Amino acid sequence: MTAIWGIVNVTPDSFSDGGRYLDVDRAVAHGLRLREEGATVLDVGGESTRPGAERVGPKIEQQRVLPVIEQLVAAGAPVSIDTLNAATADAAVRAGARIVNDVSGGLADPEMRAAVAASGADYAIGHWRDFSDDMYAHAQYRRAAREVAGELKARMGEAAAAGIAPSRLIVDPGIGFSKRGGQNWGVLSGLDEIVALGPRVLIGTSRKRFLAETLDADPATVTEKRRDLATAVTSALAVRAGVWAVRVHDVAATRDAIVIAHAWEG
Ligand code: PMM
Repeated sequence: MTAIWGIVNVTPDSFSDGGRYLDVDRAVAHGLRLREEGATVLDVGGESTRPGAERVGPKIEQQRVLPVIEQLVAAGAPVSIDTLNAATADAAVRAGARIVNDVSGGLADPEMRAAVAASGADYAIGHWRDFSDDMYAHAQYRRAAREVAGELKARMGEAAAAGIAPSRLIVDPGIGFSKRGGQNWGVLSGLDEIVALGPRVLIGTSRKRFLAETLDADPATVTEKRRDLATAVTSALAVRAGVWAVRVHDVAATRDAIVIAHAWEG
C-alpha cells in the first residue's frame, strides 16, 4: 500500500497548522494520533517553507524538533526530519530519525549531502529553485513535468557523487515550490516522468494553495476541510500514478482514499 507521511510541523508560522503544536507534548500527541490513523512515517519540521516564510536558523529549529523526535522515536514511530540544514539533519538522525527530507534536494546547504551520506539515513530530495522568500521569481516552465524530472535527475547525480546509495533516495517534485497554480497541475499530470526516474516518489499536495485556487476564484474562502478533501482526492490519484508515498496533514482522510484507490486496482 502507498505509504503515508503524517505532517508534524513544530513551527509558529506554517500556513496550515502553525502554532497549534508548538508545545512538545502536543506535537508528540499529534504525531502519535497520526500514526494511529495510519501514518507510516511522521515528518517532523521546525522551519516553515511556505511562500514568503523567514528562515529561523538551525539552533531554534533544533530546539523545536529534537525533543519531539526523541519522544516519537521512543514510542516506536518511524520519523523523518524536514529540514534544509545539514546540522539539523545530523542532530535529528542522532536522535533517531531515519529519513532526511530536504525540500531543496541538497541546494540550500552545501554540507547537506555529506551529512546525509555519513548518517546512513534515507534521503528525500525535492525539486526546488530558491528559498521561500524568492521562490516565485523562478516559476517559469515550458513543460513543467519534464523540467522538474530533469532537475531532479541532476540532484540524484549530485547525491550519488556525495556517496549516497541510489537505494536510499526518494524523489519529490516539490509541489508549490517555485511553481504557480497551473504549473503544479502540469507536474501532477506528468507524474509518470517523475516515476520513470527510478527512486521511490513522494508527493506533497496537502492543503496547498493551488488546490484552493482550483476550487474557488477566491482561495481565501476555501476552508481547511475542503482543502483536506481535495488532498484526499490527489492522494488517490497519486496511487494510480504509482507514487510510493504522500505527505499529508489529514492522515485519516487520505488513508481511506488510498485504501479505496487500491481496492479499485484489485
Ligand atoms: N511541502 C512542505 C514542507 N515540506 N516536504 C516534502 N518532501 N514535500 C513537500 O511538498 C513539502 C515538504 C510545505 O508544506 P507545509 O508547510 O504544510 O508542511
